Amino acid sequence: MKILYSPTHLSHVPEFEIFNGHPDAHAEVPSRIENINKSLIKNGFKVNNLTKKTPISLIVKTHKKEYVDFIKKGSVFLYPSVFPYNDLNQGRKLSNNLANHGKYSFDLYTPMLKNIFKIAHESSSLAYELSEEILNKKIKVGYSLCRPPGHHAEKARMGGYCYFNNSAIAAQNLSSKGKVAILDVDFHHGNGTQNIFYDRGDVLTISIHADPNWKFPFYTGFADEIGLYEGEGKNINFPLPKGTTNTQYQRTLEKTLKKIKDFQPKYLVVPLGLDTHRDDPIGGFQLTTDYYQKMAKTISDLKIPTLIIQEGGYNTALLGDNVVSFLKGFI
Ligand code: OKP
Ligand code: ZN
Repeated sequence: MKILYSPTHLSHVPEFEIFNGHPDAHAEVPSRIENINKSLIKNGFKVNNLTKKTPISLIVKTHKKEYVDFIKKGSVFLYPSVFPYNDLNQGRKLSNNLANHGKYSFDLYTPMLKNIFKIAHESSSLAYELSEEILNKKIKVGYSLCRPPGHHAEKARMGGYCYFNNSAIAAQNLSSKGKVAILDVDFHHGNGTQNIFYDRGDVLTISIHADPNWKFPFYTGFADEIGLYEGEGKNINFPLPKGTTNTQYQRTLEKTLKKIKDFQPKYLVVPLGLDTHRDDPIGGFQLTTDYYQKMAKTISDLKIPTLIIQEGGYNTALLGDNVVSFLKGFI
């Protein structure tokens, strides 16, 4: 297994998120990745530094060019104040950056920052480099310590702490050489990944997550979102209720494995969130640290070259143990 880290994320310090109109402490903090990194080293895993950058051509294959340009430009405004309010101007190129800000974001949890392109680009590069190693058959399993996370970022919208969709960028790259399955085990629905591959028949997107009637991102993640055109039947959502236990989760996981086997992918991407843990401050499932090892063992039994991408998980003190438990299941 090859693990990749970059210190660039340390300069990404979102000041606050807005809930109910008020600023709250931001949950997506640098210590998340730092604690995971420390635990990995303490447990004898080798952590490598990043050496490659995601080609812009690959980013614009995954995201809409205008959106990438908006991220590149950055903004002096932290959050948008106005959102698109009718269909009249949807196709118009807007010159006011504040108009674009509303157009290219979907929540008030994801601040725009001056250097956000550099930060988001670097995070995606961790996933990209390992996807290249998998394509070149140098490795069978990789784990990218991505931060900021990516699975909420749509083709043309940031949100849910995400700017570029690291998992989708890696999957897009892998899909040049064969079918890809994405199994998203973060607590939240991977709406961005679903959005990006919704009409693709060669990329299977599966997400196990909190019922959107209960938790973020609220609008998507329902079981009847099955994909479109070529992609019909190639998007599968498994919404689960509050309090979901190890046993209940395992039962759902086994269903997803059957779907993946039927699809016969050449590669597997696993957006990994540890916010499914019973002590996560923003989750609500009951999974335990030990269970992550069993979860990983179940997935690794597929014996498909696999790229594990760090997504959420907000109990910073437990993140290291939880990731170590998961990765031990993959060895
Ligand atoms: C990103 B990832 C808590 C509100 C949380 C946003 C959740 C974003 C999760 N103050 N809402 O999927 O872990
Ligand atoms: Zn999450």
